[in-house]
Amino acid sequence: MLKSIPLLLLCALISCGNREGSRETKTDNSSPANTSVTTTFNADSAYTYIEKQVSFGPRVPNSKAHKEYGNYLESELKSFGAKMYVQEMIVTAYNNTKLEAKNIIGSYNTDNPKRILLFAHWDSRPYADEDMPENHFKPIDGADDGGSGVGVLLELARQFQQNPPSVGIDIIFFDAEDYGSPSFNRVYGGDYWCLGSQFWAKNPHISNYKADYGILLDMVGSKNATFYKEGTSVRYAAPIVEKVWTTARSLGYGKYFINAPGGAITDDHQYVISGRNIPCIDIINYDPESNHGFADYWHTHKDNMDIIDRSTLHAVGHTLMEVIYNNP
Ligand code: AHN
Ligand code: ZN
Repeated sequence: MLKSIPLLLLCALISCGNREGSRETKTDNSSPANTSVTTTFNADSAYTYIEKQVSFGPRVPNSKAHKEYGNYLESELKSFGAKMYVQEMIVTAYNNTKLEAKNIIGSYNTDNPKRILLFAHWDSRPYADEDMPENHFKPIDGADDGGSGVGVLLELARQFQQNPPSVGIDIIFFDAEDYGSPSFNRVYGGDYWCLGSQFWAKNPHISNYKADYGILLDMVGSKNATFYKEGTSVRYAAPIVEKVWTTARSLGYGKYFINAPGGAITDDHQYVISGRNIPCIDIINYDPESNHGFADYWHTHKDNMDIIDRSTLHAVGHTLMEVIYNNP
């Protein structure tokens, strides 16, 4: 305790002149409950988890890389001390293909009724439908779209094992999020995205599962990402949006967390909100200038490790740790 005061003061002083990247400080377990816990998010670690995913190849349902990475991801989360639930299912894609899919779930502090749900998708897209035509049928790395959310959440899981937060946490890696009908052959009229979260919303891993709120991470790792206040998040979870964006700004990450509304996006949070009645937000890289709403690498072969930036991962991970440990 005595040791922690000078450390906190020192860090407060350092932070004045150094807004980004190194503001984080060591977590101190000995802090009393009414003192804020200072937090360290390791962006190198998150980056390495993304690299590892990409090294398996595109994680497209029914592929070998998908099966192998799914098993690996399960063992990773388990190694960080989570209580595991694995949900295997067959879901039907827009073109009637049956997909072997698996939601991978890990829980911390299972007895605590106050819970935060953190989620991302772990599959990657079978098409590069926003790329040039000759690339359309080559599945993408999905370093950002799929990879980044998982990378950040694995690093958080590692942290939860080292420094258990007071609140209960559930991490869900949803599968088959990104198998929606391609833009070159658009099929309308069905819910073809987010098949894993749709399944889970109807069949939660624990009957009557409830969390106070949820946070979805989708495309949270690219250089100069911009996270606007996504429409469905604002509609159903405005106080959580405000808490997260205010926290980010206070840590110096206002260049990523833009204080302005963005469009509403069909994404996993939508099904967790409607199916389980849990207010959720989506932190997603959004570009209001683009005609599809996303960055230029979206659903192209540019979505590879070259666009992943540790500073962005750090902004997201540090913000989440601050919320989870100090203002849940
Ligand atoms: C649609 O394109 C309808 N939703 C985007 C959800 C998504 C795809 N997130 C990542 N990839
Ligand atoms: Zn996608």
